[in-house]
Order: sequence, then structure tokens, then C-alpha cells
Amino acid sequence: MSFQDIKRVEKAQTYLDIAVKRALKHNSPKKRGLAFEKARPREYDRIGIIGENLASKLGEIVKNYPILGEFPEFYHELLKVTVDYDKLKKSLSNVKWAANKIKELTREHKQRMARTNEFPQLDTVKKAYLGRVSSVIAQISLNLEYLEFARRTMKNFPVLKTGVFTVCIAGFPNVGKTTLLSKLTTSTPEINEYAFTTKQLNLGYADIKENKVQFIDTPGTLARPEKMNNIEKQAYLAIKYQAELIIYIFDLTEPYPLEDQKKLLGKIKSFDKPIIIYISKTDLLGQNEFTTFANEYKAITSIEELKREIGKRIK
Ligand SMILES: Nc1nc2c(ncn2[C@@H]2O[C@H](COP(=O)(O)OP(=O)(O)O)[C@@H](O)[C@H]2O)c(=O)[nH]1
Ligand SMILES: [Mg+2]
Repeated sequence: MSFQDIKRVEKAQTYLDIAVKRALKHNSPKKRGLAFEKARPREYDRIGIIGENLASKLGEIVKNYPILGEFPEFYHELLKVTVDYDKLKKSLSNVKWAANKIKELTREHKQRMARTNEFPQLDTVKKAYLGRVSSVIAQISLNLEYLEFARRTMKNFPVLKTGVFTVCIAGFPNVGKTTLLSKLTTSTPEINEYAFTTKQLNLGYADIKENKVQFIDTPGTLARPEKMNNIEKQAYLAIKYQAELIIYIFDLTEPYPLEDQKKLLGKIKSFDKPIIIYISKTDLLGQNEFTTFANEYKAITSIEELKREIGKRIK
């Protein structure tokens, strides 16, 4: 996705410093006692360089940013829950405004400078120009910071494949979601002792019955949205917008009470998508400890059986 490679947005002052430095290089070193007739075109050019440099850098930031309205639904919703969408839009439009304002100021001050005929006037116009430009740049300082924050946030978005049959793996923390992902796919996801320590959703791919299948490890207990952390929000949206099948894991060794695990299954059902129920850690249980439950829930207890079942459900 294009939002993975948005260029870094620098601090406002950095853009100004770069532009001024570039301008100072033009026709330097400064010759002492330069005649006014030579000084004026040089300063005129310098204003032009500062203006062009700033306007093009700021313009690029806006052009470089992905078009927010064109995001696929999953990403659009993800963006809305991870950044202040209105603030992001406002930041982009303010930066665009600044680029235009700087162009305008540059034109205006170049004209004023062309009309000067002595050093004090030249200095006045030069100072006035720098003052106005600095003030415009200062006004978008927070906007640039916000664009950089949003860029970093988007960089952590999972890169999901579209048009690939997608299975989400859900269940309470520590039930074995990530472990199952690694058993089903060729990926080696991060397996964490602690719940929710990863920044991104774990993804994996497998070929099942000659079809490519995308698996997403979707942690979270579907608490109220305001209580969800970033990764849980991503997981929720992945289930809502991307899942075509959900594997719900029960862990009968009960890192979390079975009653709570059953309640979460209830919430998962409300997405109204096909669900396969899988019992993890059967190697830690005696056959009689999971058979009754497996029958009651029509649950699957082995990886091979799970793969076959997924194969049957692929559209
Ligand atoms: N014995 C056994 N341990 C498992 C199994 N699946 C997961 N675990 C362990 O349970 C813990 C939590 O697993 P993890 O995959 O990180 O759970 P997640 O939080 O749901 O992603 C880890 O220590 C795993 O090694 C299993 O089938 N058998
Ligand atoms: Mg995990």
C-alpha cells in the first residue's frame, strides 16, 4: 500500500534552514563592498530560491500523502481509529495553504526588491520576506508534526493482501493463536509471553487445496472500542472487514475461565461469519478432558483436521 512508503516529514524549522542554506550558497562567497547593482540581483535570486525550495518541499509532502478518501474500507476505518482523521485532513490542507502562501509572498517580495535602488531598502525587503516566510512556516509547525505522527502510525499498519481468502484466528490471550498461526503457515510470527506486546498483527500464508490462504492472528477480547489498544482495534477491524472465516480457539487448560471464553465466542458470532472452533493444547489434556466439549461444540482438535476443514470452506 502506498501509505507504507510516505516520506518522512521533517520539522518546520528544518525546511526553512535547508531553503535558507541553499539560497546562501547561491553566488557566495560574499564579496565585501559588492556594488548595489550586483547585490540586488543576487538577493532577488536568493528570495526566489527560498520560495521555490519551500513551496516544492511542502507541495511534495501533500502530493506524497495517500489520498485519504481512496483507502480500502479496512484501512479507512483503521486510520479513523488510530489518528484524528479531521486533524490529519486539516494538517494537509494547511500545508498546502502554506506552499501557496509562500509562492505568493515570493512573487510579491521579488517585485518589491526589483524596485529598490539602495542597500537599506534592499535589506528591508529581504528582512520583511524572511519574517513573513518564517511566520508562515511557524504556523504549520504542529501540522507537520501531526503528519509525521500519522505517517509513523500508518507505517505500522499491517499489509494485508486483498483478493486472498482470509481466515482470522481469534480467542483469549494465551490460548495459542500465534502458535496456531505458525503451525498453519510458513511464517514465523512473534510469540510473546505477554499479551498485546506486538505493534502489528501477525500474518501468515499457506496453500490449502491449491488456494492461497491468508491467516491473521487477531488478539483481543472485544472490549468496548475506547478500551481497545491499537493492536486490538486492528484485530477487530480485520475480523469485521477482512475475515471470510474465523477460527475460534478454546483453551481448556483455562489460562482464562471457560465461561469468559464462551462469552467471547458469543461476541465473535455477532460478526455473522463462518466459524470453526478449535481446541488448543490437547497434548496437555487427557482424551476424556476434551472429548465431551469437542462434541458439544463440534470442535476440531488437530491441525490436519483443521486444514481439511478450512479447505472445504474456501470460496
Ligand atoms: N503444550 C502446548 N502449548 C501451547 C500450545 N499452543 C500454544 N501453547 C503455549 O501457550 C502459550 C501461549 O501461546 P500463544 O500462541 O502465544 O498464545 P496467544 O496469546 O493466543 O497468541 C505459549 O507459551 C505457547 O507455547 C499447544 O498446542 N500445546
Ligand atoms: Mg499471540
